[in-house]
Amino acid sequence: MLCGVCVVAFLSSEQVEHYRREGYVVASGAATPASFAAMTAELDAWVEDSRSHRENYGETLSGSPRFDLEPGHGAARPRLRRVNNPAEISETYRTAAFDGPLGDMAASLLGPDVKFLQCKINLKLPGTATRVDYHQDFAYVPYTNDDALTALAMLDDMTLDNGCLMVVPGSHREGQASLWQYERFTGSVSAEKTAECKRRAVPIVGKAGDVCLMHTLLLHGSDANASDRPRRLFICGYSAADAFPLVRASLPNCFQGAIVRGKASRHARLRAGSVELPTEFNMASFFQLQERSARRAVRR
Ligand SMILES: O=C(O)CCC(=O)C(=O)O
Repeated sequence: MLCGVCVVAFLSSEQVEHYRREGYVVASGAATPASFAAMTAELDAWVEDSRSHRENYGETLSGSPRFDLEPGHGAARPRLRRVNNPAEISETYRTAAFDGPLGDMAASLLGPDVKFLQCKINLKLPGTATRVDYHQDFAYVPYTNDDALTALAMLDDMTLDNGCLMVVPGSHREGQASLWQYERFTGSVSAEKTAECKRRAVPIVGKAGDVCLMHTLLLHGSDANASDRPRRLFICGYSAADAFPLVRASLPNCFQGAIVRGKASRHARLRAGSVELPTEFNMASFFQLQERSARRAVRR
């Protein structure tokens, strides 16, 4: 029984208040039971198919791979760790991102006019080593304002030992943290800031079918999966319709900017102050960027 899977499309005023104060909220009902079953079945099939590949494969709009494999991947022990923009290749994921509860929840927090940005699936299969270094999503693709969020829908139970998301409560009210070190865009905060994040972070645990909705400026990261159970997340980015990107997305998709609730805006709302921009990187996922930066840091 997947007790997180029920149909609760909108958030309560307490949940909205929690999101505003802490920068995140966990809710149940990320997808209808039928949609949830279809998503996991399709993902199981992608993992099976990955066994026949030795290198990253598939192609997205930018030419970078659709399917990203962790080093050490093989037929016996698949290490598929990312599917980029599954909505472009799957009706099931397209429907979940556009027509399901995720869009309604985004509208409760950003609404009424909401745009789709991008989506992806992050997998941490048992025996894999991928972790996520602390960062804010905003810094990868900054917008004219910060009314944007990331919805992380749990396709498995997310637990303390399977590499759960860690978030730093309230950090969305502390401005932009730099993801640059030594004049390079590293995709993660400095070692000092990471230590601070680890001190302040709280784990996000939940049942399959739950979702964590996270402000675009919230600092977050996650450890590797130390358990024998998978941890898979379907992750969708949404923004207010009047937030416009200041740079090209690193993983562009054909639905970017599509209105999922309400109507389009011809006005770009501006956030005060200055915004630190990323550099463009053409990689299969930010895992590669963060890993390269971590290797460079070790060599220093
Ligand atoms: O998969 C995770 O644990 C975190 C995901 C994340 O931070 C991201 O994709 O931006």
